[in-house]
Amino acid sequence: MEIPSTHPRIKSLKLRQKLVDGLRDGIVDPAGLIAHGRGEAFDYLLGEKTTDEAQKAIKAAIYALQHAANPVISVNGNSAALTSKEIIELSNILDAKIEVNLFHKSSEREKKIKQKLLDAGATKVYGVGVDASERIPALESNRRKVDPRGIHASDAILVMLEDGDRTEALTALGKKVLAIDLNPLSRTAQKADISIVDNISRALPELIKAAREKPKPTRYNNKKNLKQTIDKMRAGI
Ligand code: PTJ
Repeated sequence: MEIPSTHPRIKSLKLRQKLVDGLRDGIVDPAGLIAHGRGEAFDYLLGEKTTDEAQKAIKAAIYALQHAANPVISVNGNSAALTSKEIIELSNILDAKIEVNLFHKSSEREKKIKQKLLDAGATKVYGVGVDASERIPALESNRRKVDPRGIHASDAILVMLEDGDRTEALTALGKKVLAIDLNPLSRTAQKADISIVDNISRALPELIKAAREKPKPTRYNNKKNLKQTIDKMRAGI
């Protein structure tokens, strides 16, 4: 669809179009459109801006990823459609692995997402097909199937548009979970070690910037940060 460059909602319309194109190309699951709509509603409450709280979480997440032995970025349909290039750039700066991990798992979509990441410049993509030969215990969804060299061996994982079940299962294994989720009330945001309440389309460029700057360790309290975010949303920013 041709979007006039003067349209006041151009950024938002462009993101939607990327998801619609992703659905057409077999990258995005139909449920991904619903998930995005829910995210948009929360983004309105944030004024569609990266808050100071999100910036704090971004710096803390980057510090954790830069000090991990085996950091991994987990990619699903929506994150591949919206931020493939940024994911690759971030993985290069952090020396982090990229693993495809889907909720609505299908081998065809996995392969297409892997190809999209390779076309965008990734050198290696984990977790596709027979590579996902390990299992996360106490997890029943398809997300339990993981790569022994990737998520299974990781100590810090960046997840986006996640489900709370996997976040809980990963933290139970002692892994650090750093989540990007526009809903501060979601189980993912509540259960992650560090929750970045921001749109992935803004958070990824900020994560790249922070990774280049190499943040120093700071005191970070996720519960407090989430509460401040929820208060901001309630007050209308
Ligand atoms: O590609 P798959 O098969 O792994 O499926 C991906 C979806 C997104 C369909 C799946 O993970 C899912 O159903 O997710 P949920 O449970 O709907 O959760 C998505 C969360 O991400 C919600 O809390 C949304 O508010 C949030 N969200 C949606 N769009 C964005 C977002 N957060 C950050 N940036 C966004 N652009």
